[in-house]
Amino acid sequence: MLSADVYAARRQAVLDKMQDGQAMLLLGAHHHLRNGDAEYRYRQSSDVLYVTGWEDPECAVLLRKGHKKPFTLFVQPKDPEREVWTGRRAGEPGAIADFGADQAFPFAQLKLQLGELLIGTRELFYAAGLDAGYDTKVLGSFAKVRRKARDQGQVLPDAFISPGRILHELRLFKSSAEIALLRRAGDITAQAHHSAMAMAQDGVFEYELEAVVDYTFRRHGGSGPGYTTIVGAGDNANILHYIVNNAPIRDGDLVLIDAGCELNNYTADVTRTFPVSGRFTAPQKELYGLVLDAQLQCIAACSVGHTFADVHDTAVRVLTQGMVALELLKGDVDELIETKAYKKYYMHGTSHWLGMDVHDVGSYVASGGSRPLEPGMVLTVEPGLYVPAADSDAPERFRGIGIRIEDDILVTLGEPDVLTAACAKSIEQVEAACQG
Ligand SMILES: [Mn+2]
Repeated sequence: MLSADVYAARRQAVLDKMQDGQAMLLLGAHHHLRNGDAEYRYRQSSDVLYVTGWEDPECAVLLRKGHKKPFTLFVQPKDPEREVWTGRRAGEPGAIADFGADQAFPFAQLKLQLGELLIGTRELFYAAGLDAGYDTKVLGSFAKVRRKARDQGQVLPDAFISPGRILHELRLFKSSAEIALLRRAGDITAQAHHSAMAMAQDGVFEYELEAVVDYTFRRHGGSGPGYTTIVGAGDNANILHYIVNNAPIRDGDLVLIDAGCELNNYTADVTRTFPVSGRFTAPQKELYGLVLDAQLQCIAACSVGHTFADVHDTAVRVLTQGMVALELLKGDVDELIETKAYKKYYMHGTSHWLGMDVHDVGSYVASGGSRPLEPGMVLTVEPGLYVPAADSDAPERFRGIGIRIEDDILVTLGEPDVLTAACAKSIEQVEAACQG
């Protein structure tokens, strides 16, 4: 949790963007069952965390513009008997004393209280249609007070607006405290990748590398991976969302690891590809060098004066030129780009916003086109090339090689700031890290 005044300032920023007669309602994330009655570890929704820091389940946040009690929290009440089983709760007193709420209610009273609190509100920022259970509670709360509101000559909300219009624009631009967290998450992530590189050798299983990565995250105070760790050896690197991580790694193969540490609810997102033997073979070097060249040129494009799409276009052009030179593709570069022929070996996007969510919020378009990059935005740059073992069109020496290189970039007024720069990336650095 950040300091209480950070959350107060964020709530004020949200309220400043609202008009009189508007309110915002955010519902917490649900618990999810893994199997039977065993639960996954709980993670609060990033929107709720952003404006409150409230980590516990069964939570709702109500922000009312121009109201004398602008900030209401619905939370799990204090319950000594339940707390023995599931842990300490701040309850309503903690919501007020430690989280800055003007008033707090038990979450179970949401349907009962919400309508009352929204009498006089014209428009509600609420993500309607995402959760039928929550929709029923919200609409049901209106039904309870419709007559009362009418008798008072007052309105109830008759329009829902996505909270993201305000909240996700704010979340897109990172403060110095957020940047410090992302940089620290990047440093821990670099150590985790280095540990895996040092551990890799013939016969070690992919899940052993996953374990050392996740251990390193936890050991340095992270809550764990911010998304499921990918460890793909050899041809498995060509499966983009490979998470079974259950194969032995073999001398001569490359290993692709896509893993990022989550720290205080902010996550890094880093991919490195390295040789099990500690030395790249000549064909591995050819492809790695091309992806690295593309990645460095893309990073250079993460600056004011470029759009989000410029970064991807840079990757596509550099990779396509390289693929023609290496005879992975045949033909005219412009035509191969025009017809998207490059997608045979480079089929995904190059970037996404990064922050509390690994694929963070914020619009990618502005006034009909791709969004211009601005200082404070953080995005990934992750070009790759994937040549499946079974691809008989590809030159034989490249078959079974999958490579991605990914870093997290802060856009500044000057040079792009690589938040994950501590992680080995050049051929020399990676080979040295593999030696341990
Ligand atoms: Mn990514």
